Amino acid sequence: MRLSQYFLPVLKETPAEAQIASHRLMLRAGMVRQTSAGIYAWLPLGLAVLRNIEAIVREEQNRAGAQELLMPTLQSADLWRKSGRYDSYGKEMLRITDRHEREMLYGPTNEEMITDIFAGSVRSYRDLPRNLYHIQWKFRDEIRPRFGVMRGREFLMKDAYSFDLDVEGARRSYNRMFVSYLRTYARLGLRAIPMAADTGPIGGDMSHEFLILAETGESGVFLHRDLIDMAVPGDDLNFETDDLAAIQQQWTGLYAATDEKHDEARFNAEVPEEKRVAARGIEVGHIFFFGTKYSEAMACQVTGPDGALVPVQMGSYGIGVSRLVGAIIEASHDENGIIWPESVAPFRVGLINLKTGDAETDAACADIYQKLMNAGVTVLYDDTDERAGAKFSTMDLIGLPWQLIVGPRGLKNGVVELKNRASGERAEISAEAALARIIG
Ligand code: 5CA
Repeated sequence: MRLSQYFLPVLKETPAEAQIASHRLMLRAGMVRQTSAGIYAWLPLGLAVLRNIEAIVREEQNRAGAQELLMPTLQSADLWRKSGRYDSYGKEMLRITDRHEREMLYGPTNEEMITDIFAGSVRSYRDLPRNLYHIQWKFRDEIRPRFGVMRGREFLMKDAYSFDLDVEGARRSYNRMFVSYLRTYARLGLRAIPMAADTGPIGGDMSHEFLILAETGESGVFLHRDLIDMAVPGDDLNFETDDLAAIQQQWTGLYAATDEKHDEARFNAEVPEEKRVAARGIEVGHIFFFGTKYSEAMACQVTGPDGALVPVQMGSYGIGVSRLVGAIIEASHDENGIIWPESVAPFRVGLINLKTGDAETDAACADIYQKLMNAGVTVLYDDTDERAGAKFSTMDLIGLPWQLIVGPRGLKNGVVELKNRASGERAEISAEAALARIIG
């Protein structure tokens, strides 16, 4: 993409309404614009990151055996009356009436809808287990939307729902999601720590929140320091044969709790003083095992091996996809701007032409640009006639992993400059060598 043609409305000034770094940087880097309180339009740069996060979440869900479907955002109130949540959900639910005076709502989550779909389609224990997920916009009329996309009213969530014949099977499904979450966050460049959590309006008797540590996090967290460096299962993980329960136990064996669940006496007794960490965290995922709470209310039952009808055991598993964009920035930025992990970067390379209009520099840049694209590397080419200083600050602000800087002086000596945004390391090398480093 040529920057001269790209829709990238960067802001020079720091927006007054933004209180935390990620919100400021997302506005300044032209990633999002607020259209109403807690509701955002995703501009091209922001959308590219959102899609990259989605792709990693999707790959790891599929790998763990979950299957993607897509449910609508609008739901019928009657569905929610069956579970009893239409009344209990309160003001966070956006209620809508259609032209026939039918009561509808903009889904804040999908337990009712998926349970209803499943109940209408499955009769036998032979159709279990299943895990179905979608990546869809949700609406919660948060009383205090804030911190940009971190606590929005409209936000993108991955929500998965598991269906099992018995509690033992449901725990296996829970562990699959638990372990796949560890991998998902690691691939996003984050260290997310599972913590004992309250179940809130979703309900159930087992639940973990996944939090990343950040000063601007909304939750207080207390944890054993060793969790911060604990090894995450690698690419060779086998969801069918590996002992997922053992991995889950390894991660839940050390103390970690959010302030809602924190027990100071237990913390002090279980964690040696030098290993105690009290910090703040951002919740980037939440998983629940709630047994038959929805299946009983909504007649989601199957015939078991002995011929008797049994309600299905269920769990649900959420990841805050749009919140992750902000969370990754909170975890990875400096005073100059965002530092994208390679896995989610909107472009891998920013190519800077230091003297647009100079025939030799233009030709060298055009050649590099074409070679990168031919190699399948995403590149944003700054071919504008801004001054060099402004070009450098924009590139630092938008945080692409590599900057390739090309100017007449370097070209005379047969070199370009390659800068790594994360390490700040710079190298003056030939264009060929730079391309080889980037393309790998
Ligand atoms: N049905 C369950 C799991 S599928 C559920 O809704 N869980 S949740 O309420 O914990 O939400 C899942 C994730 O969505 C949270 O961990 C959080 O990362 C994200 N999330 C929740 N509320 C918001 C919000 N207002 N803005 C942005 N992200 C949010």
